[in-house]
Amino acid sequence: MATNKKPPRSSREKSQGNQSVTAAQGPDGVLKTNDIVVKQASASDPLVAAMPYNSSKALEYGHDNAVAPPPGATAEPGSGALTASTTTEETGTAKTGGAARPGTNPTVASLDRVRVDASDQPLTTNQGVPIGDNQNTLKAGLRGPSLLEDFILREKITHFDHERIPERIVHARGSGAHGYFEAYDALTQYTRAAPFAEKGKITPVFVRFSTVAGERGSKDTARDVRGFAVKFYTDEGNWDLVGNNMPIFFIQDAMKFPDLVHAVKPEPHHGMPQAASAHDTFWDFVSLMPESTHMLMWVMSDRAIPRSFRMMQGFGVHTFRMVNAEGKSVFCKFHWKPLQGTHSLVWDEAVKISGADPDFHRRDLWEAIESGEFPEWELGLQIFSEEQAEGFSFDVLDPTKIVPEELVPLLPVGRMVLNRNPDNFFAETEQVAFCAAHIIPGIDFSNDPLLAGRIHSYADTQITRLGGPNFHEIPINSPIAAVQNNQRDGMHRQALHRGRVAYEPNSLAGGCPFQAGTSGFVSFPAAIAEDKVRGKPEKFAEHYAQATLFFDSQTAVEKAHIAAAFRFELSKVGVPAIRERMLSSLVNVSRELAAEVAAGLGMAVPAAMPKAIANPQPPEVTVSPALSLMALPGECGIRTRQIAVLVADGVHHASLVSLYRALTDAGAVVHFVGPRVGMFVGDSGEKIEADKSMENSPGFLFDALVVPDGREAVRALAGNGHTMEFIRDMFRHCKAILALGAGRELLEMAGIGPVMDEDVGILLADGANAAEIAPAFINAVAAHRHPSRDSDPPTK
Ligand code: HDE
Repeated sequence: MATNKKPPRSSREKSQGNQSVTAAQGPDGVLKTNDIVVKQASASDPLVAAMPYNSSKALEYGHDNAVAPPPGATAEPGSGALTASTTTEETGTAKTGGAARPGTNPTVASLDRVRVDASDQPLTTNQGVPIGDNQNTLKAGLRGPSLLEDFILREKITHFDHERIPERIVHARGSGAHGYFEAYDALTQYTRAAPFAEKGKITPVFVRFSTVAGERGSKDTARDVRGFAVKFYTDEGNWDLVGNNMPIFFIQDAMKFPDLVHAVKPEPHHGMPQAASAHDTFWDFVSLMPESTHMLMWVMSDRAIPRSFRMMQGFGVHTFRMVNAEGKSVFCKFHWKPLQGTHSLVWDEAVKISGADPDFHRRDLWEAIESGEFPEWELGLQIFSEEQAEGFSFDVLDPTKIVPEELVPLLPVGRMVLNRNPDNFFAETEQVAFCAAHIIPGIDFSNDPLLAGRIHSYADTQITRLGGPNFHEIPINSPIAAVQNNQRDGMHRQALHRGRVAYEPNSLAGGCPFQAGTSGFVSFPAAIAEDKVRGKPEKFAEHYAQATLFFDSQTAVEKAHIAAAFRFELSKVGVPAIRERMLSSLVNVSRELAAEVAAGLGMAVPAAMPKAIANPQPPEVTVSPALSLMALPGECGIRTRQIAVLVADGVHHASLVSLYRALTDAGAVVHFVGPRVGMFVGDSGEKIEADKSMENSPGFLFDALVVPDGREAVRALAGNGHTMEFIRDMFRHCKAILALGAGRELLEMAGIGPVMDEDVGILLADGANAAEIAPAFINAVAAHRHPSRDSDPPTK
């Protein structure tokens, strides 16, 4: 506790005395200065002498030492005082505390150390001064000028002026959550990576999902790739698996990344369009880069408009290495599979949602976690040897290629659960800094040339975004593993490094912190014997086989959506020659697709674009069912699905009660949606509260619809301008609809009458039979969509 009493002298102060220059005879009979600084230096002598030369030096050379580096030489200081910065380190106050606990760095570890709670506390300045008045500027007289001395106002406004930091150049818009990874089994056969060390091992994670092209305030439901970045806080340091929801990328070499991003971002002259690839510069670039074609197939598929972050796969994209304790390495690809299944929006729905709720995905993730519906993914690995990889028709270092699951099946190795929302969006989700270079012992890179650029880029970009090189000390970024090194200073440094040693080798700190040797990270010694060149391997020249594989592996509905997406995007391209060029590339993927898109643009199918390679090796796999979204329907039924139940005065109350019970028992979230929010009175006088209105929550925001029974309610709903749009959108987007009793008339008025009886996604029942129809309705909702009624406009 700080006190205004004179503090007692610490034992060390007593024994060491002050810096008097008076000389005195020591116990060895030698007359010496009692200058503390001189004494301190000579006290270090035994420690320094214990390292008479750099015994590690000879072990820095040769191949054997390179692959198995020795631990650094150390000597035991004996007394902690020898390595201290100051003899006064134990003079504690409420602010300084005492000396550092040996070997610790409290800037790492759990976020508890920075979590703030103001309950029952007065408002203060940043200097901790209690603020008497938070309403008024300090003025010379009530009507007089404000005074420059108002440090309270100035601190408040100055801080506010600097609240924003630069947004990420890509992936600016995102949402994050905390959770954990649990290993199914020890994976020590393949890797010494900490999260896979033993069965049941738990590693904390923070995950950020994102769109790529849009700015920080842009909409969630843009057609785009989604980032899927996982930070594992392992006991051997942070490992970031910075992936996407698609297993490949647009380009093969980091050299082209700025070009790609400049092409897709809003065009530089007028800053349009926001969060959209449907514009000239993007299609100009990608149509000149045929290696993008495979990725374009994914981005034009429904994967680019997910229903929820919880319903997307994640992929590490590049080929990585795993390295075991014996230094043996295998190649591996990382796959996250959602327990919730893979589900998407349809385009018309995505466009409308972006207007009504630009935070659609952020809200969905937040609400699911708040309600205890913790999203979960299974981590699967594709593990293969370098020799195996050499035999593939494609190059595993080419990030525009997948390794089909038919060639190398997935090995499930663990699960990830997201079970806690951040306390503070900025401090956690915005300040989190993922980095493709953050790997740990047991994981290593392949020579993928795209990955190489990423190893550089991520730490580099944070220096601007997070204001200097110490972003690793920001609480969300700091590991829970120990951090000890000789890096010092820089903007916003928090750690108070003790002692005068900030270099290695040293003897003054007993050699510490010392290099870890083989217990630390040692790069896998991959053999290389090649010319230094700028170029690509021959196999990279094959650009279409996997684009075709992807297209041919889709269901009819998915194929139609891909064609529609190309049609939409290219229809937004103003320059006909770009459309034509892209079509000529699509001819190489699929004539069927090219013809469909061309028809949608009112164009003829052009000749195929010349290929970069004449006779590529034939692909091993030509159809892979795993590439369809339908391959993962999920295991969660209708849990977390949002169901709209229309209500108005006079609604048939009993049927809604039984339906509500059945749906909520199955885990759905039921919303009563009225012409306005607030209380309505049912047919027998009971009250029903509408938590949403058709105005504030249009139909396309929900997964399914219940149209109620009750003549008076049906009449009221029929008279409301929103009702028909509400129903038509639900119908058009192929969602399950249940109409009870007189509610059927509303479907007829909405124009659904003619197909109503054949459509398996539309259920009709009397109000009295609501409980009986509930299981069938639940099945219809669980099917996610009823694509037989897909009403995407025809292309001809
Ligand atoms: Fe990134 N990428 N990227 N990227 N990336 C960034 O890092 C970059 C690539 C991915 O939620 C930036 O902190 C280069 C592939 C995700 O914070 C930046 C290249 C994949 C996120 C950067 C790529 C990704 C980023 C921007 C090609 C999938 C968001 C802000 C050589 C495997 C992470 C930042 C988050 C973010 C560079 C290509 C995924 C500029 C140079 C391929 C999920 O450093």
